[in-house]
Amino acid sequence: MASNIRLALHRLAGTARNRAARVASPTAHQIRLGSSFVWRDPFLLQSTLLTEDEQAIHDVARKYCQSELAPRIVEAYRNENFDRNILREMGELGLLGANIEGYGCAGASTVAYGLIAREVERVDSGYRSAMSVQSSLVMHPIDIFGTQEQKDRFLPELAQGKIVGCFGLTEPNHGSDPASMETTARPHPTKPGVFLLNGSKTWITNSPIADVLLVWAKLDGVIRGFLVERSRAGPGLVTPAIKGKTGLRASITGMIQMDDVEVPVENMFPDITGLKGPFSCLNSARYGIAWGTMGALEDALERTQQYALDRNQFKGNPLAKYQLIQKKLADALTDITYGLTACVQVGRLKDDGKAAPEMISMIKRQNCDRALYNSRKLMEVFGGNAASDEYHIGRIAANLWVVQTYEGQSDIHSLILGRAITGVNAFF
Ligand code: TGC
Ligand code: FAD
Repeated sequence: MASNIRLALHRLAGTARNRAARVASPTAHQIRLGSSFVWRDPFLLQSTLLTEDEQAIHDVARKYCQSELAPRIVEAYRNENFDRNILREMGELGLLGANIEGYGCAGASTVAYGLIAREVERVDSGYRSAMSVQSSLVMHPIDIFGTQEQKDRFLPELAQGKIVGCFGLTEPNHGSDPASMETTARPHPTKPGVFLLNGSKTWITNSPIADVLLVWAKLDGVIRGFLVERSRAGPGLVTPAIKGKTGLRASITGMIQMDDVEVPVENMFPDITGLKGPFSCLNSARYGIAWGTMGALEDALERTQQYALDRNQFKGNPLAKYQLIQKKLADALTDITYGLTACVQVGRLKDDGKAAPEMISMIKRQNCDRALYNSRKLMEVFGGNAASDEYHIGRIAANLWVVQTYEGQSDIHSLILGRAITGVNAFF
């Protein structure tokens, strides 16, 4: 297995090589027009926009994903089976909560977190889903909203993948509109310091295997976050899996059904109230999706390029010779390159405290839409073989449809951007 990212960072620390590559001046060779075009990295993002720390983390993530995750994916997707050990393996490498400081986390940059998402989703969107829920939607909120006791209790084990988390916002009747959620919390009538949770969440990644469930519920009409521990919740907590999914089959998804589930007051986030609680977590997760979708599309492009070179039609010509095929490849590569460059820029702004949620809506929407569009066009290059899971392309496109839907369906992000442009709220 690839080496740990904490070790990789340690090796680089203190060496002259550990300077940000982006602050180094580009060489004349790099900026001279006419220098050779590297189609797998057209804007030389790897060598000119990433720091050496980020390159090292990227390398660890890529090696692990290609050597350990890629060989599992066809069977996992076919059988709708998520191997829970994957989170332990990611934990061992420091890939979980990688941009959190302390608690055994790597304290890496936002861009490094994105690079991990890109490499995981290069193998499968469902694996990235499991990773980003744990990192962005459970560890991140505990880190920014939790009490010191909650951080000490949950973060180290979540970072190691010893326990699994999930994020319960969506309900059967309220998806795009979580403000209308019906799940409630109320004080226990006889046990002081205990709340009772009632309601139902659906389409929740990791819920059937989660040890700690971050549930958003209304207490006296105000949205609050509760860390529900399965081991202490009692029989009122049920988390059935949703089977027969048409995409994201390698991740596990389920419901959270709560009937007087007991949660002690020390498991409630103390200060954060209202929708900005869950939405702050979504900023981080949506950012990771913007990177991840580009990883998925990169994999689709690699496979299509190879297929187009190998497959001959009409007088023994490879498909790659035909202009319509080449256009599909060029469109995908252009969208990948623009998408990744935007991700780096928004990540840098995020670390500088200058990112606005609308920036993240923009890259989530654009990268999801372009990844979905291009993967469907690339699918055409495979002809009938696209219908076989051995060629992967059908799985990639089916996954990307789901990714375009969750964490704010693309049209919802259009309306967030439209609101920013016009000042007029389309929702209410
Ligand atoms: P709105 O009035 O816009 O906002 C209410 C309050 O929230 C604040 N806020 C944000 N804060 C931080 N970051 C953001 N991105 C924020 N967006 C809004 C806002 O400032 C306000 O604060 P305050 O203090 O004034 O109260 O609320 P709205 O009800 O009008 O929102 C409308 C809309 C459509 C934008 C919102 O509901 C929305 O984004 N809907 C999409 C729902 C969604 O994304 N669900 C995701 C569920 S989790 C998931 O899918 C995980 S999949 C994981 C995986 O497997 O990878
Ligand atoms: P709806 O809100 O019913 O929307 C249906 C359609 O109507 C969409 O196209 C939408 O864009 C459109 N629409 C809605 N309102 C408007 C409007 N005002 N104007 C224009 N168009 C509109 N949720 C979690 O909380 N945690 C998770 O871990 C999680 N994981 C998921 C995993 C999977 C595999 C899936 C499929 C979903 C997951 N979700 C999760 C839920 C996901 O976030 C929701 O499905 C998503 O937010 C959309 O909500 P909905 O399905 O209720 O669609």
